[in-house]
Amino acid sequence: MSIETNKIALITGVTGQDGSYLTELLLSKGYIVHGLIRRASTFNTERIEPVYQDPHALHRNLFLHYGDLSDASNLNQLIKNIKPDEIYNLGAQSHVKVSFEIPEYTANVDALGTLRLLDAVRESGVNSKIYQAGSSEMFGDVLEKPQKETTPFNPVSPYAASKVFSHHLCKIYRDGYGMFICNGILFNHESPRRGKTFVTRKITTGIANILSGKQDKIYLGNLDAKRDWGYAKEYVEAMWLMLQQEKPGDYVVATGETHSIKEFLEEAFGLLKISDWQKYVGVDPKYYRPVEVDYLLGDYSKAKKELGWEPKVKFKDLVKIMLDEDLKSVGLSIDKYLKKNE
Ligand code: NAP
Ligand code: F7E
Repeated sequence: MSIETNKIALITGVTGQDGSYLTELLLSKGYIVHGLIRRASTFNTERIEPVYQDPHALHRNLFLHYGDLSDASNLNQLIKNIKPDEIYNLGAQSHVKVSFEIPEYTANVDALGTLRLLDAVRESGVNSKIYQAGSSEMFGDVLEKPQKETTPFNPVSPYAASKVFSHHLCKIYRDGYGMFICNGILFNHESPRRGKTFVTRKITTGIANILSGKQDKIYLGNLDAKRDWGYAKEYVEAMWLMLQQEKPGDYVVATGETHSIKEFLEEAFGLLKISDWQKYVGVDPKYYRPVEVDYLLGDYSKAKKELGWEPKVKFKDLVKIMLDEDLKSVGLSIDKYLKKNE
């Protein structure tokens, strides 16, 4: 990709799945990237390892700062010092099931964290464009199929309610203070960098562990829920495109396909020609949620029309990419496994 700019970006959630892909995208476009990282007792920079720069290196374009979305004074200082042209607010407690267990923390980070960030920008007077990481979970118990930008939200988890708060707050700051803020409404997006407790990665790492003798079964919850799963690497391009428009807006980013967890299992095991996959899957009710989102399917036609964005990787390719990558970590690949079992 060509070097196009010398803009400065700040990414919260830089160590996450999306943060790592976005960092790579922005660096490839010539941005100077600043990332907010949380202090942890273990290394949490694994996903940005490929682009990590030694603090003593002479020419750096990636800078990491300790911080937290629960710490307003830290956010105020960072905005004043960095003066970012673009801010991508990706930091979040992003696990829906966990949000039922730690609802107050989730709301503090995913709802009030956005408020702290927006206020830090407003009070600093820095003219940053802002991307807010909204979610298809906001549609919850869906009121329309497929879901688009005008579909009413009907959240059914503390996570989703927090994201709805952030979505509306972004609109309020956009309309009230004339700030350039875009709300992404991104449907599930996955990759080999997806956290291992989300269902897709739990399945692909589980299969790799089963084939290498480290695990007997994958224990899951509700297998009937349907999700519109896309490829995270492509979804961060949509985030960037939103902030390059003349006017800020809200956009659904999705693939327009929906599949159940069962279908994901069938596809993944099917790639290895294992048809009796039920043998390797157990259902444990501990993974059920107090309230479930049964059906998500996104209509991305606005993003296609206004941003020129379209997904290239859809369900089948995504499953293959993820499975192959997890098999690599145990010295296998889909082809190697099939050859071995011919
Ligand atoms: P992820 O892999 O869970 O990454 C979340 C990031 O947020 C990590 O860098 C994490 O830091 C950071 N974080 C957590 N708590 C924080 C806090 N208190 N202060 C600052 N940073 C904090 O999530 P993702 O899949 O990349 O998703 C990125 C964003 O998009 C999230 O806001 C998520 O809710 C939203 N979203 C995701 C999807 C999806 O399907 N992936 C769809 C729609 C919306 P550590 O690395 O230290 O934990
Ligand atoms: O669950 C079912 C579960 O945790 C998907 C986050 O990135 O996308 C993600 O949220 C489905 C649900 O993703 C297990 O009940 C069955 O129906 O992979 P998930 P999510 O809840 O859709 C949205 C768009 C976000 O914004 C979020 O940040 O799979 N399921 N068995 C399971 N889910 C998990 N995690 N683990 C299971 O064992």
